[in-house]
Amino acid sequence: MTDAAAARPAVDPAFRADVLAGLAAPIPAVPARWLYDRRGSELFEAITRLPEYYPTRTETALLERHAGEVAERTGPGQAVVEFGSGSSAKTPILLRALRPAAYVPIDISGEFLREAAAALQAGFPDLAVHPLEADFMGALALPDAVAGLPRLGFFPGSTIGNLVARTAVDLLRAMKETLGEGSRLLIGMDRIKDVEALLAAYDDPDGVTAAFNLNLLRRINAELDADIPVEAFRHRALWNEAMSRIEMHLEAVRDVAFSVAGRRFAFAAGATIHTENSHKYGYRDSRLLLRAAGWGVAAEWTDDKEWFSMLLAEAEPPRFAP
Ligand code: AVI
Repeated sequence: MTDAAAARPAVDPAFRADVLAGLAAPIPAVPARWLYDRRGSELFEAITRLPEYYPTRTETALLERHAGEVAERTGPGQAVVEFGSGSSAKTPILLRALRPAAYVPIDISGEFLREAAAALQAGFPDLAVHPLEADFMGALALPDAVAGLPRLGFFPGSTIGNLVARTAVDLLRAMKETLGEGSRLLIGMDRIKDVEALLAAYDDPDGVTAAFNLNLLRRINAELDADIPVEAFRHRALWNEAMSRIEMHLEAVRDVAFSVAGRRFAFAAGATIHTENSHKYGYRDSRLLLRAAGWGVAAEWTDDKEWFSMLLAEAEPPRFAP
């Protein structure tokens, strides 16, 4: 093995398949989850600290202000089940207010999950923490240790917005199945707002979001034996009014040709690779989305500008007509 090959990370066949199929598609696109390698995750953390990127600080403030009300509505002794165990500051705010009986962080990345769970356990030595390494896009069996406890799902960050409606409903339905009857879900959703504020949040003047988006090309080069000239692409963020979403694209600034894993691709100047959607929801939109998956909204908290919402949903019992 050459030194270069030894230094190259092992190829993830799913990444390879998604990139090859996505670049060859009639509307070229690569699923957003591939933005998050180590460097991508670091850049996303940097995005959350940008003055233009309002969601993280707005949601954190909402939690600080209203976690007590969430606790009043849910009662003590909950099992808090977090989908995508965050390394963020938000979880401790909720746990401090709620004083749950158990905390179940779920993440597909075992390494990240164990690190996050250990850090949290250190701050809450008396809390029973039961990490679950799994893909939460499907229904899951929760650890036996939380059987019989009332459940509160926690899905902050407006991550639901990164899914198209059909997939978002599938996920919310799977969460309902995982959490079970009588459960609740505390979920962060980003609101529709003026386009200028949205574009600034997704195309910041410091170029952090641009670096986050362009990192996908570097990752493809590093992991998939590719030779994409990264400087031949630029970050584009645009508001798609009909779909009520911000879209991130990588746009070719000149005609460009390259190979990925032995396949040739050509992009004309102006052609784009679609890399992410971030859907924004109005007052009724969020309710419709949740209701489509069997969740009713019990409470919603928003900031003064109504830029971000935290919703407490309740699993609706199955019902007959109408
Ligand atoms: C993770 N997710 C909720 C972020 C968002 O706002 O859609 C990802 C992001 N992409 C660019 N900036 C932030």
